[in-house]
Amino acid sequence: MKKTLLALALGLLTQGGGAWAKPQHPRWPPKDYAICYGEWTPEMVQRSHQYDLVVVHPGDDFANLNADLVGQIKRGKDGKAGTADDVIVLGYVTIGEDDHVPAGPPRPGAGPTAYINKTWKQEKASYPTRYLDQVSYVFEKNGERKYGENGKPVIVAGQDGVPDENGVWGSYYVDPGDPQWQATVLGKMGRLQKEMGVDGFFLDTIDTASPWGNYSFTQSRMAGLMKAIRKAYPERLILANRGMFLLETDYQAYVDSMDGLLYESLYCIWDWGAKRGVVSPWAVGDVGYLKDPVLPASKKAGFHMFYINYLDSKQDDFYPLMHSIEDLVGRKGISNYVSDPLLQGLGQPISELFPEEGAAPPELGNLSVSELPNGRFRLNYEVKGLDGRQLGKDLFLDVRVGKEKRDIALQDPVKVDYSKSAVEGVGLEKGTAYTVYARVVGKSRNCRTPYLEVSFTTAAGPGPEQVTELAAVSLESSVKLNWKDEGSHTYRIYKGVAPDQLAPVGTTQGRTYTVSGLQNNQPLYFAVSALEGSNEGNLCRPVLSRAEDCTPPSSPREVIINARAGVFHVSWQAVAGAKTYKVYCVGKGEKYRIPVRTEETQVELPRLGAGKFQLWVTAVDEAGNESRRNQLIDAEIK
Ligand SMILES: [Ca+2]
Ligand SMILES: [Ca+2]
Repeated sequence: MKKTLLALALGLLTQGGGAWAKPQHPRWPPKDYAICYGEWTPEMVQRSHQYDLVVVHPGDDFANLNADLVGQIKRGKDGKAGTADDVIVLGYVTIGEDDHVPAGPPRPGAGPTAYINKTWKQEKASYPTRYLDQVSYVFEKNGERKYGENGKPVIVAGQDGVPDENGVWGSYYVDPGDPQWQATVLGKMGRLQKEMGVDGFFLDTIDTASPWGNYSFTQSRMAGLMKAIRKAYPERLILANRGMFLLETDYQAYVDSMDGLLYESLYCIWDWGAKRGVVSPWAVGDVGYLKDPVLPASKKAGFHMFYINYLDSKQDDFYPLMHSIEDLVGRKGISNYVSDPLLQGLGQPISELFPEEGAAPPELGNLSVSELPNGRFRLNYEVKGLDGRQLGKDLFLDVRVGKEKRDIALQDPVKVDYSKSAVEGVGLEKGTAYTVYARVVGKSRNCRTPYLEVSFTTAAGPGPEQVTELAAVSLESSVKLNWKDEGSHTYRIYKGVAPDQLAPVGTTQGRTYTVSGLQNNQPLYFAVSALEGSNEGNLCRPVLSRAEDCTPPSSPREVIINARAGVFHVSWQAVAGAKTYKVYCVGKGEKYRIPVRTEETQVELPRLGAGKFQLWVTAVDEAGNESRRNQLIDAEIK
């Protein structure tokens, strides 16, 4: 083993024809693993030795990493290289999005370079060819972008000559088949390996090519990039983040190009407003896809399964969700991790956070359900053997309700209020058979009662049917609801801090209603019932939403532009509530260029050739609201 390791370290492993020898490491396949995109402190380096595998992020221009740091993590607890406690270190690489913004005005001599749209047509947009363009801003007559009622620019399908942005992260979608982009990716990987000494790579943003996004036509090119990466690094461990759809379109290229597959957000996704993990609305589909084709492929092709679920270990349903995750993916033979999606710190290993053994579970019994009016129900239960432990603090109720046959972990979770002696839920349809499932779980794997279940059929009732597809849009100090209904009714709108505390806030004749006067960012539940004469139908399943800050800051004033030696120096006065600023510079006759971003109140734009330009500066607040274009300033480079 040691000899192989040495050979690996020196890169001496020669490749036979055909299939290569699988990369090896004493700690592969790993058990506990972590992903850290942030900077490393000595304390974190020490804690990293608890893991079998750690993903590190180079940061901007490799600011987060150096060879010494990677070496310290890799050598493990004993500080010696080539021993059994060595930690596998994988370097983060984004292959479907570009973090480096192609900002600023068109460069002299850059055109007519092109970007690529669906038909691989080149256009005179003078952006590098790697960028994808499938969505478009809408421009007003005066050239300003059109904004929606949520304060964000309106985006529609189509090409506008501007590379498409992933607004959540401020990066830009790329064509994985672009030769220049492939060279950039491989160049970065070369640096990670040669200068930092990583054992392998974590490939992110493969899902740019997913069938549910705008760029599924790049699927085979994504598989091609993965293949090129494997060809360049046959002896390095490669962990792919998602991209499971490639099992259907490019099976061989995909499975040959990875040693591990991370099924990100299989069960829990992050609710940015509530700052906690919630069960993914796509969990049923994702778990179905995991069962087939992902797990059979993993077994056949021999790639190791990793999971990451975005959760806060302090949220009150953390342990019920952890038990459910392990019901779905198991505990042995896989790697599991939980974090918030910013991944800046180093969390606790799952084996420590959620150990195998702990105190024995209590006893759950006397389960009974009573139906309450308008689609509500109450679950009564009894817990014995608490031994001084407290429900909601040491032990937790996992309650689910459903009308279809599926994994209990995939039935709707019912929010538990531990200050009450019974659990109340809402959203049942009339005249329908349901099963309520309940168990008590603790902070270790062994601490769980079996699920007990009660089945019942709701009353037929005289009221109208439930409304369907209730959806909420977050607006300034308000939430706009819309729903569907087969018939035509008056509707009653409900809101509350929990599903069992919904109270009516108004009625309407239409199928949309704006609940106003709300505090921004406070998570609230909303539901709707249909009314027919004096009969009220059942409340629909509540949705969780919140009002959001949609008000842009004011535009920067006193914008001063100086042109010196072909360079624009731009400065402006600070704006209250601004977190960043965007400086736009377009060639005369152009509508839009990707802006330069800065946290300062001045910036130097990239050098330009002679020509006439128009500039403007906007302010952006913490919620991402951008001020309008205030002042267009003509400027010239002579
Ligand atoms: Ca070691
Ligand atoms: Ca675009």
